[in-house]
Amino acid sequence: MTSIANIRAREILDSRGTPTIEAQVELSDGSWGRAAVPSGSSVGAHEALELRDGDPQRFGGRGVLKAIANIHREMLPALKGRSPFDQPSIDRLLIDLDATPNKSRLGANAILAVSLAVAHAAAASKKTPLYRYLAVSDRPTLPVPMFNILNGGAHAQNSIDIQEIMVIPAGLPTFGEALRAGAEIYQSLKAILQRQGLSANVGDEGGFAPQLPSNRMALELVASAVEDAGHTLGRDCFIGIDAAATEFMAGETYHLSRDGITLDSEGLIDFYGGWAREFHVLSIEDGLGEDDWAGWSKLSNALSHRLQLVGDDLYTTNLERIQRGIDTNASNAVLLKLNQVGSITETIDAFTLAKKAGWGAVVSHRSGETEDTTIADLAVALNAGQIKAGAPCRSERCAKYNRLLRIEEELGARAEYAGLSPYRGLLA
Ligand code: 2PG
Ligand code: MG
Repeated sequence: MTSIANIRAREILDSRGTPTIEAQVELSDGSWGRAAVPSGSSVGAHEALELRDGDPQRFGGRGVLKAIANIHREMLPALKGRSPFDQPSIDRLLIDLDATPNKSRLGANAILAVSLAVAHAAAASKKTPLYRYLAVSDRPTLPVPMFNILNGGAHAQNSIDIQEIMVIPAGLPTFGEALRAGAEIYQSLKAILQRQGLSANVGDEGGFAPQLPSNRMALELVASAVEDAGHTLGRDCFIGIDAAATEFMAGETYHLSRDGITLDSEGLIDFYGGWAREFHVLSIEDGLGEDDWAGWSKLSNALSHRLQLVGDDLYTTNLERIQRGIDTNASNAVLLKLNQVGSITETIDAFTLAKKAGWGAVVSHRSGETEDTTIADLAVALNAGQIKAGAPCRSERCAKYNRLLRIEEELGARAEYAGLSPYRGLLA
């Protein structure tokens, strides 16, 4: 019987030059799998804990040697000799070993690194790609990419308040064509910015981060970039927003510093409604703060018939919080981030719960990423229909999109692109 023989974990650097964990799981049959964990900067208060050393002598306290020692000293002895093929029991064992509600003893980063590397090793042992190993159906679907081409908020200093303005090429016929559209629009946005004398430097997720006089102007620029690239907004491409609104909350209100205005939840909801009508916005993530449950229900009542409303910091990929969102009709979609919850099984469980409620789901990267492409396979395996992995720029972002191109090629005639299907009810 094939079993887990060894785990090697190491400290590597992520796309921001910050340490993170890479784990390598080796099996008794000689196969192995490797995975690296991402790291966020607009971190939700309800996320599982990312364990950092806190030693000011190394990486300003951001080292991950303690988490790595936890892998070698505690997780390896617990997993050695076990079958790698039962992912739920591997993850359950790690969760029980940690024995805290937010994975703060061993570190969610340590647990996730091992959880993912076990899945990769198991797939390698079966000589099957990860998307097929984890597949929930035999008709895998290529997700719609949501390209964050204009970065603001915590991902770009001095840019707009809204964290992400995304282009969603859902009306294109294939994933490959959608990627091409995203790249063309990205380049036309760069040309527009340069023509207007605005900075074309990029933020953490590869999108441009110009200093703009208002949030609205960001939407105007992205809308022009779509048209300049020869695509039609509202038909081929739509706009998505991640407001990451917790970041600009001031007490009970929301302060948009670029616009010089402070709004309550209702005021901000009206603002979004106006943008949606004018700019073919199809999806708004974290439109309100992570604990503004009452506001979220109002947002949902007002806009869920025509907008995908995605909870990220609101849910932190956490089952109890998603259940509360279902019970209170807080949104109609969930963002799935592996490291918010800390294991592959819990992420799949979160997805299953959201799907049962009829919600949409977006598999997501973090602002701090590595060359790891697990999320591309996961999006296909789950038939999630949507993936968010940043701009079509910077290798840690493109790695995910390029992985999807390879999967599309491998599936050949069986490759299906989710296209408009995740938004069907909204476009009717
Ligand atoms: C988000 C993410 C990824 P971060 O808010 O959705 O885009 O950002 O990883 O910084 O939380
Ligand atoms: Mg977000």
